[in-house]
Amino acid sequence: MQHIDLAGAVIIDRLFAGSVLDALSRDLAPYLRSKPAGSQTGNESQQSFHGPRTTRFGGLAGKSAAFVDVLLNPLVLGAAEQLLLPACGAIQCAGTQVMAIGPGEPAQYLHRDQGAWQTLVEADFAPELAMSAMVAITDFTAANGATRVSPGTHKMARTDFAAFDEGLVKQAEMEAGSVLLYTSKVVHSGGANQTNATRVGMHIFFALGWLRSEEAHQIALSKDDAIRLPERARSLLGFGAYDGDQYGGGRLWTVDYDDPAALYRV
Ligand SMILES: O=C(O)CCC(=O)C(=O)O
Repeated sequence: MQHIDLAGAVIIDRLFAGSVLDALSRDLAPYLRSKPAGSQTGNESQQSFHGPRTTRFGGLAGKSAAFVDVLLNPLVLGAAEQLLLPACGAIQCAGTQVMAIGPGEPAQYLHRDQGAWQTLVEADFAPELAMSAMVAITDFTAANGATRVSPGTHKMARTDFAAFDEGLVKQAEMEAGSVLLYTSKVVHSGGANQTNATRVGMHIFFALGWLRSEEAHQIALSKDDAIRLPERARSLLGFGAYDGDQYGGGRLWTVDYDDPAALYRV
């Protein structure tokens, strides 16, 4: 947490090395083979953000049991809670995404993840809205597109364009199984892949529980998928009400003004 506070990011070396990493690689491989690179949206700005040679897919809690172990890892989850709980009653997992940068992909443009939400919550006085955990499924190297991070920029004002100076950027080189944690205010992007092999990262996006989630888990996962999950994973993925009571907020995402979490318990 000290590193996150100072730099806006930290690498945990080889947290998921061994059998978890093997299982993740095995579970994700068929989707990596079948999903085409690039965005199919037709929207130019989304296509550029996505990257024409980058393959992305979500719904990971329905695709990989090992993903659920990573989601519930106490170190990663603990860091997300310490960062975000001061501004919400419960955190959520707002997105699950494989980010596989293919050979020849140029660097993604530098950005802040908090830009996913609107100006009011993007304001400089706003708390951190989210924390990303990027798990290296392959080694991340400077040449194959390791995530670029500009340390310290999480404390810069939104109008301070120095935050987006390419010269301040460092690359999160790490061995497979390691995890890069970074905050929603730190300036970062995917790196350029100048090798012949794909750089595979698995991204988990934790956010304040009262924000609208980036990924529509309730559509991506079937009811059976959700029922099979551990209760804590289901709750992180939004299959239940958000209770903002401790933070002075209300109860959100109800069915008949009650908590729909009960509908998924067997
Ligand atoms: O792939 C990466 O290393 C980071 C990509 C990223 O920041 C994003 O797509 O939001």
